Amino acid sequence: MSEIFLSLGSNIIKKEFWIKKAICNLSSFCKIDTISSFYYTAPEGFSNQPWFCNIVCRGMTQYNPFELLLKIKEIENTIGFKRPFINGPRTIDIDILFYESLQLSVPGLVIPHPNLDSRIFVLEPLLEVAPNFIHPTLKKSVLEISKLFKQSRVDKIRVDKRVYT
Ligand code: PH2
Ligand code: MG
Ligand code: MG
Repeated sequence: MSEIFLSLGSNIIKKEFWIKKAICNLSSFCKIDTISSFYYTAPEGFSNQPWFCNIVCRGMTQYNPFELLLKIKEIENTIGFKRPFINGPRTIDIDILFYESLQLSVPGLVIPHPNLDSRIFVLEPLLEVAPNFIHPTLKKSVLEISKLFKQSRVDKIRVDKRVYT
């Protein structure tokens, strides 16, 4: 079994519902044991769209990274219609943040997630779930990465938080 951390996001009406549905679907093949609070975050990238609801969860899986990605794509396709354009609104987006301490970079799959250290909507829930996890490439804990990020971007951080129920 391998330890994985996933980031989930939705910004289409019933955001929490889509996220819970995705967690349910993920649970059918992977043991999800920790789920962060819901984080309500300003859209990054394309800003003229609704705020997102984001969470991070930890789980254990028997799948290798490629099988896991395939299962994730299946869930995304089952739950949501395709996003209209890159970084645009989406029913559900599921990204692999970490897979054990693996470093992998092939077309279509980069682990750890390449933008993880510069996205508050990932860092904040990840900090709740795994503050001491060491980023295998940056060789820093999530807590350290998050502190560095906050020092550099204090003005832009807008996040609300609510307990996952
Ligand atoms: N996902 C993106 C682009 N921008 N912004 C927020 N707040 N949350 C997201 O999940 C998100 C985003 C592309 O995957
Ligand atoms: Mg994404
Ligand atoms: Mg994605």
